[in-house]
Amino acid sequence: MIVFGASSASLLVSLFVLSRLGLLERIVISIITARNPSTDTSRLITGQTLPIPKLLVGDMIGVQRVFNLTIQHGTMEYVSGQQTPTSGYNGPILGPTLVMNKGDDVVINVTNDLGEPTTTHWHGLHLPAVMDGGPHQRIEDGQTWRANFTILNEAATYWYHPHLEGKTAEHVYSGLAGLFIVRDEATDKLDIPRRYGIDDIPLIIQDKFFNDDGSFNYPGTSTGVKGDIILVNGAITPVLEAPAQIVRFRLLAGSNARIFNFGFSDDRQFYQIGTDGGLLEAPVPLTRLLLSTGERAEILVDFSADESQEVRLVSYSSERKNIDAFWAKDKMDISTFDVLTVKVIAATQNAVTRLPESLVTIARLDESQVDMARSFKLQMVSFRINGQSMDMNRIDETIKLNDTEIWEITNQSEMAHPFHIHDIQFLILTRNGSRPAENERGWKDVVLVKPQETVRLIAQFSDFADPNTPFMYHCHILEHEDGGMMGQFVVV
Ligand SMILES: [Cu+2]
Repeated sequence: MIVFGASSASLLVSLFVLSRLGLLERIVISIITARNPSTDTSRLITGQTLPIPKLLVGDMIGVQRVFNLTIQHGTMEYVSGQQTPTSGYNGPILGPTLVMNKGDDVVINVTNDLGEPTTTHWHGLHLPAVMDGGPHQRIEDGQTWRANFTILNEAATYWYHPHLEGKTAEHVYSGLAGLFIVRDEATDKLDIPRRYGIDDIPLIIQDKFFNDDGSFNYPGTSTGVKGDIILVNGAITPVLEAPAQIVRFRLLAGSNARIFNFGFSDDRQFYQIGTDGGLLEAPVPLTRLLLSTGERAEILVDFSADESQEVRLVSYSSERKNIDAFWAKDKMDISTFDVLTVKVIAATQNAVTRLPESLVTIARLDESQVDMARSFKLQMVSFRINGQSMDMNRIDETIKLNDTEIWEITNQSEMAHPFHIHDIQFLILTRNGSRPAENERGWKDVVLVKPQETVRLIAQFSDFADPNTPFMYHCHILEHEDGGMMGQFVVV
C-alpha cells in the first residue's frame, strides 16, 4: 500500500511537471491523434459540378417570414454505385440557404426526423436566448421546434447547425449545416455581386474520412477530427463555372476541426469584403486567408482576364505549420491541397467590373465606455475554460443588459482554439497587444486564439435579457466543445 501510495504521488508530481511544460499535452496528443486515412480514395467521385444549396426566401404569412426545416437522414453517392448514409436539412446533406432581410419577423419551424434528439443553433444571430437553438433548446425526435425572432443583424453570411450537448461534432459531421444570408438596404445599394449561384457563390468547406464503401468514417478523435477528403457544398473537390468578372464568394469554414489557409493556385490577389457578422469598411487585398472552424469570410475575386482559364482555390496549409503543436501531426496540414476548381466562362450581362472603394461604416464600441472586463483561460487538458468543464446546470458568467464588456481570451494550451460567443457580434481590439490585421477589423463571432496568445474583444450585450436561459461561449473545434470547452452566460 505504501509503495503504491508513493509511486502514485510521484506519478502525480511528474504529470504536474510535464503539464507545466506543455509536454503532457504533446504526449497526450501523439497518443490520441488517430490515424484513420480514407483507404481507397481512387474510387471517390471527385470533380463534379459544385452544388449550390437551394435558396429559400420563406413564405410570408401575415407579417412573418416563415421557413420550414426538417432534419432527416438521406444518402449520397460518393463511391460509384454505393449509397453513403448522410443527414441534412430538407435534403440528404447540408441544407437550404435561408435569405432574410434585416428587420424581418422570422419564424423557423424545425422538425426533427433524425431518430434521436438534436438542436439547431442560429450561429451569429442576435436573438433571445430561448430562440438560440443551443443545448437547452432540445428538439426531441419527431418534434417540431418553432423559433421566432426579429433579424437585428447586419447584412452578412451566417449559418445554422446542431448544438446538442456532447453530440454537436457527430451531428455536424453527418451532414447537418446550412447558411443564412441576411440582406439590408444599405448593402443592397452597393455595387457588389449579389446574384446567388451566378456571381454570388456560397462555399461550405468541410472535410471527412471515407470508408471503402463510401460511408463517412467518424473517428471521434478528441483533439478534433480532421478528414483527408475535402468537400465543398457536400461534393468532393468540385468544379465551378464562374463568369469572367468580379465574383463574390461566401466562405464558411464548416469543418469540425480543420483550419484553412485559403489562396488561389496562381497566388492571385483577392479582396475580403466581409467578416462573420458584417461587411468591412473597405475591401482588404489578400493572397492568403486563414479561416478557422465556424468563421465566415466574403471575398471578391476578379476573373475578368481569365476566360477559358482554370484556377484552383486551395489551402496553403503548410505555410501555417507553426500555428500549433498539433499541425505537424496531420498530413493535410503540412501540404497544399485543392478545395475547388474554377473554370472561367464568358461574362454575364450586368457584370460587376469595378471593385468598390468603400463598403460600410462600422459603429465601433468605445473602449473608454466599458462596464466590465472578464478573462477566459483556454485549457486543453480535460477541455476547460477557467478551470471548469461545461456543466449545463452551472451559469459561469452573469452580464448586465446593455453593458459593454471587454473579454480577454488567453490560450494556455499548445493548440489553437477558435473561440465563439453566442448572442453578440464582437470587435477584436488586440492580439497580444497589437491591433488585429485589417481583415479582422469587422464584426466577428469566432476568433482563432493561437497557443499562448491573448486576444481582447469588445462587445455590447443589448436587447435580450433572460435570467433563466443561458447563451454559450465555447471553442468551435466541435470535439473540444463536446469535450467540455464551453461555458454559459446569462444576460439580466
Ligand atoms: Cu479548442
